[in-house]
Amino acid sequence: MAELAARRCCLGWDWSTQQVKLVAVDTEMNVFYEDSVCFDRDLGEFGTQGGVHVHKDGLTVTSPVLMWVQALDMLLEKMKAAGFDFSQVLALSGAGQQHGSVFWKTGASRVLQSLSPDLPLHKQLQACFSIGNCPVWMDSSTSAQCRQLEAAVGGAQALSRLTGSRAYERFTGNQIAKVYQQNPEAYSHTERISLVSSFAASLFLGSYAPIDFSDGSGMNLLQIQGKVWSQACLDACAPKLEEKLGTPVPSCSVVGAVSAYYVQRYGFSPDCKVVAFTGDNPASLAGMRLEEGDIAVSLGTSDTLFLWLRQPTPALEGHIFCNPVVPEHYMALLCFKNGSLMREKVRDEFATGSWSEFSKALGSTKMGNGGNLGFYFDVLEITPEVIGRHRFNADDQEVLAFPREVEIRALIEGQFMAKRIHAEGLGYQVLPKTKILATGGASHNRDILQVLADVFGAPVYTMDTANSACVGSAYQAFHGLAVGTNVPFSEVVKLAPIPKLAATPAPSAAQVYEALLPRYAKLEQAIVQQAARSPQ
Ligand code: 5FX
Repeated sequence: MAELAARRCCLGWDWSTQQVKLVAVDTEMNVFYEDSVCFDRDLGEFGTQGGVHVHKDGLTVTSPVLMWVQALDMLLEKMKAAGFDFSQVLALSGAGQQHGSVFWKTGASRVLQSLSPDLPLHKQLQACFSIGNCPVWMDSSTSAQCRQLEAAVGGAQALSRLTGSRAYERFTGNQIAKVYQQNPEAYSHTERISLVSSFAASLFLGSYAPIDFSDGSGMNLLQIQGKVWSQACLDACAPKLEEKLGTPVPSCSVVGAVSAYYVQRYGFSPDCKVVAFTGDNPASLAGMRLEEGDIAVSLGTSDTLFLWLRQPTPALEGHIFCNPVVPEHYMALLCFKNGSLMREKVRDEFATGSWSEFSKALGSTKMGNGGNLGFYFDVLEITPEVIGRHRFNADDQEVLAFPREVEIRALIEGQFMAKRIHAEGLGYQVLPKTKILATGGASHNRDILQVLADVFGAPVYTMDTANSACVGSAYQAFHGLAVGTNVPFSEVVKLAPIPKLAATPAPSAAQVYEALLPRYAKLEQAIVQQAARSPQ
């Protein structure tokens, strides 16, 4: 492990749903060490499945907080055994699954500040939590609290304008409201409420770490413009909430140095800085090194879009978060459920289950598909909330079927037009410098990426993003060290691997899709209105 010993580095952590992961990134931006602890496999005594417990009601989903603590002990011991030289760590930062919350019991801060280096953390923090099983992002048990919050601030749209999202069950304000309503005693014995991200940062700091603006935007509590808690939202959720949350900070703030515990037990330098931890999605945006106007499109079972934007227009769909890299900017998140699920179905039905036939069909049809447009939502879509398949000819007349090649192009063009339309609905604009980063299964198909480039009128790149939240956290640690030096994030990470160009838009693409996009938007609206009139 002599090689490990020589490298000055930053650490990036990720408390995700199923595991805690870590990467070490050296000053040349090389990842030279990775490790992880998987909750189900390595901490089986907690009895989680996929890192969580789904309760009997099927709606409540929690994870044991001590499992998260013990995972850190385990990972640090693994690194020590591997000969990792902690003294070379300049700074660390991290990510956490978004929205999850940790309730620290009165007196816990004293315990955090006086940790003995002779014992693992989980032995010392056992009595530090007023709620042992933390609500996580998969929880959907707070519909009543969501309605109360929206009513308190003047409706869903008003809440979205204020906090970047309408009320969502998994968002932390609603989770806190539920704890207060159903377990007032535990709430009153809580001195601090952390997100998973700021909880993990607190473990390293040995004191309560502030919530960062980006992850704080996933709570339905933070005013995303002013970057302060909304008094109306706090009051609607629970009493004395502001003092339990602390003051939020920009995501690249240095929040302190590692506590003496890590210096004495593992040999960290006392100068090793802790940079605010953030949510896994904001950390991924940093890990993919998106810039203003860029988009990341994850083409998985469902499709997810990350957008970098300057002036958001929060809506009833999607989420606007404060940007983790440039605090005055924003990022948006949009999820489309009918992603690869639908692409695979259409491949099976119209291309004999073969991707190469599917690609051939895309190649043999023209951009714009002769004016034919299709909507394919076999499962209830999130964006927009409709189900079913609909096909329209060039005269906007609904038809029952398309020839097979037309069907395949209609699916792919439709999926990407929907993404552009809904992104623009949140204030996103394609800029001349826009790059699209495609990830996930379908990003291996060049013909699909060509349609993506054509519809957005922007080049499409690919890169390995498997560890983007971890790597992004390590980048943010370097970024935190550079804050105040006027060196921008892009400069800090300039040595990081460069994405590969996969497709550039055809010269006539802009003309074709400028005509088609408004038609697609109008037809989609008609479908949504029709569904509202006759719910299935
Ligand atoms: C985002 O809003 C989510 O709920 C998820 O992506 C979690 O962050 C997963 F950890």
